Amino acid sequence: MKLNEHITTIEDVEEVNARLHEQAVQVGAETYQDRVKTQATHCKFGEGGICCKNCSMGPCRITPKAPRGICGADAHAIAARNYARSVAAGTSAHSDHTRELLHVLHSAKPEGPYTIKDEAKLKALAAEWDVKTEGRDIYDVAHEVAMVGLMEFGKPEGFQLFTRRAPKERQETWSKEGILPRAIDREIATVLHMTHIGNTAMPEALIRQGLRASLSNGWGGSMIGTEITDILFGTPQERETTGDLGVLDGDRVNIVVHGHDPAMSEMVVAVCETKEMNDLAKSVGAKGINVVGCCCTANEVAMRHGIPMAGNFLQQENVILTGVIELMCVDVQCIFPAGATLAECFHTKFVTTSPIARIPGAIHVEFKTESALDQAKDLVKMAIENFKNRDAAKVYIPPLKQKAVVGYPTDQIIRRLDGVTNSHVDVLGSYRPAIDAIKSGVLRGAVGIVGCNNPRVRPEFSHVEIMKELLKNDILVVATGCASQVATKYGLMNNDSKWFCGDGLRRVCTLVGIPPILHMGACVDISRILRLVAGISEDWGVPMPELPIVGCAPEWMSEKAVSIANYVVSSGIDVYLGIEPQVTGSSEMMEWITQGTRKITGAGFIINTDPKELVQSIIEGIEAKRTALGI
Ligand code: BF8
Repeated sequence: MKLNEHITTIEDVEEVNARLHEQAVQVGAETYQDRVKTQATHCKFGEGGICCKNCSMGPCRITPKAPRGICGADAHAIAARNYARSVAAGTSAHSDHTRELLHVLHSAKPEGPYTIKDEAKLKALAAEWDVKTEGRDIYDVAHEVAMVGLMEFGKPEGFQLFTRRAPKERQETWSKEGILPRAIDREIATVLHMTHIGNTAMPEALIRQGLRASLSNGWGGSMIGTEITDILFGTPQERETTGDLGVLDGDRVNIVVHGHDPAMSEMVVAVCETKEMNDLAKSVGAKGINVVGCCCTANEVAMRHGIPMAGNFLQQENVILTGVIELMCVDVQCIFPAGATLAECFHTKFVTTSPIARIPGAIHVEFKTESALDQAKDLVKMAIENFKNRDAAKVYIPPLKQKAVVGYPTDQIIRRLDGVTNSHVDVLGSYRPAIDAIKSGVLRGAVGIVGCNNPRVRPEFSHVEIMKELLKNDILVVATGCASQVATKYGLMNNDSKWFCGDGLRRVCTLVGIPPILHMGACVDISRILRLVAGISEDWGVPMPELPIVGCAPEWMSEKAVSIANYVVSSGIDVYLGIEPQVTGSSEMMEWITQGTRKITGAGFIINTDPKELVQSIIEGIEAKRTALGI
């Protein structure tokens, strides 16, 4: 294999994984591949969601001979409770990330370290939230906006402000069904209260509260997070970058920013780009500093700065195994605790920066808003000083690297799609061109492919199979999270990848100069996808559940993904899953998540662990919606 000799295949990636695993064996380390083997026999009760450990009378496990726990809860109650708790945990993770960012916004000041980068977006949000802007210092406005945002977590009355951004039909549905989300913390607490021993045993009630809690994430915590991140660090713009392990540089000091919260990574990136630090790196014999991203942080820094994306969730250990990482600094979520132990087998410094993610063996440097820039400088200096400790005998940088075009927030996509049709040049900036392309059949529809990679299946295989098949069938794909990085790794997220497309989609991509898979950001930015679909729904006058637009999470694994899938379904968008949710031990719950929610929100899950069958069902689902619309 040579760099960029061809489009990366799954076999290339697996060959590299095997080579890096050999490296792990040689240094006496273990990786997730080893642990997958020791965990090969999954607990059937856990898998089916029918183990209850919500009180100390148990744990109670449901079998044909023991159909009820000690309190009398049956399989359906237990599976529903466990499932609702996953939604609550996922909602808390996304939303708490946002809470931190709101505190950062509240601390923002002209002299930094955190400043306002997108004043226009701040003013627009202020207007939306009834915060006065006229004649006021922009930082006063920012602080008041931050307080309004923080109140969304605990306000005693009212509903999530951003639900007003949804089409009227959605708002009425949520209101009628009693799932319009209140304060974020309240929805999470309500799930925990309902699932405490002695409370709700009725799956329907738990499903409904799960939908409600998830909405406080999608149209609350996550959407606020996206807005505040754009205000603080700039709204992403289309830009080129690269991805996969080949972005690491044997001649430079390699620093990995990993996690989700841009408050840390933005500071590290800013410091890495200074002449002072690059000169310092040169003084120790390096050619400079190479800062790269991992997991959703990679998406954040790629779309704002063009920083290369070294890897997604299952690549985080591989990044360290290359032996060229001087520093991996992490903040929150999706961080293997194994990383700290693995780093000890190399010269790599593994640094945690948040009290939310403390890991044994890691160096802990708790980031504070006031001192963040100085702390970032200290970390970068630590990496530079560590360069001399690199062991050449342990270095292996895989020859895999692909180009990517990233950074398509909703408005950027619309601006670009304006170029597709000539019939609406008078309404540039509206959703009409996208709608026309779908109506005319040039595009058959669109799919948001999101989520993780997962060793329960052949990692990334289903992502790639599904993406390629959709493109071939003229279905536009938007991607976030680790799915974006899969698209990048396999060369599907650049302008050359239009050759994978059917005629219609290729025409659109060629005309407007976009890749057929559009990078919309981190998982928290699925809120951008919601706004895109909501905008299309309103301009077209077609309710969200009737649009030929669906979501897909081929290899999801996290509780955040459970919350996301629920708010997407709540938004009336079908979600196709390649991994079964852990409720299979309850026939009632399986019925609720695939069919029951349709009566509440107009959408549900379609589950199939075979990627070829899953993608065919996506295409059929989109075509069925087109037929129902008469297009
Ligand atoms: O929030 S896709 S593995 S990194 S959970 Fe995590 Fe899954 Fe990746 Fe980002 Ni999202």
